[in-house]
Amino acid sequence: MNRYLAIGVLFALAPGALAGVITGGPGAGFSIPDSGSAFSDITITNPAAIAGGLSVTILGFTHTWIGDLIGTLQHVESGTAQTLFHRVGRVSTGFGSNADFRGDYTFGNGGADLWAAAAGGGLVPPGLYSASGADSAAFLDLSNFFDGEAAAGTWRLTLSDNAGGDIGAITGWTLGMQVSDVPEPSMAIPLLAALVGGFALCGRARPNASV
Ligand SMILES: [Ca+2]
Ligand SMILES: [Ca+2]
Repeated sequence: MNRYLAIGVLFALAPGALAGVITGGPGAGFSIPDSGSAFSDITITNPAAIAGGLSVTILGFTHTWIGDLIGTLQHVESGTAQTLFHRVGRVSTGFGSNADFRGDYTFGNGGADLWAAAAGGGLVPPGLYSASGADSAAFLDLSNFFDGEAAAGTWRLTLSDNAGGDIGAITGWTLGMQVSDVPEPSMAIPLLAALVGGFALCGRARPNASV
């Protein structure tokens, strides 16, 4: 294998080796005002496209009446938005579930049914939940959430409170994304240097070979 062929093989292999999950954040925490809303942003610079979905983890999430809340993730530049949860337990009218958030909650692929977890009131156990929409206990599948869209840009988590009497807060939030195969120059260059250096060593060793 000559050096140019080796370089070609490197770039053929590098994308697969660099595929996987990228993470962003933590975004800033904030208080959720009674009958108001608040948001914070995470900026992603990785040029990959989302392929396989994403997840949102809300850290230190507290609220004493989750039926008040609507959570939304938006890619600001494209305007694409996805509901994470929408007034759990409320169908058309009413105040929804009086259950509480207290801990870290992730919304993403393969999560549990948040509506079922909140049905009995009390604490919703921290953990992984699927996204859910308005007026329905049928939870949404996030497995293709934002697929094909650019990971790069401004990602905004908005939490709105839609009834008086209970408030909450978050201490921060993070994003996890499954992305397509895109080599990053910062990793490809050291790999290239190591490979070229290895061939240079092989070239020096050849005169001493026994064949
Ligand atoms: Ca409560
Ligand atoms: Ca409230």
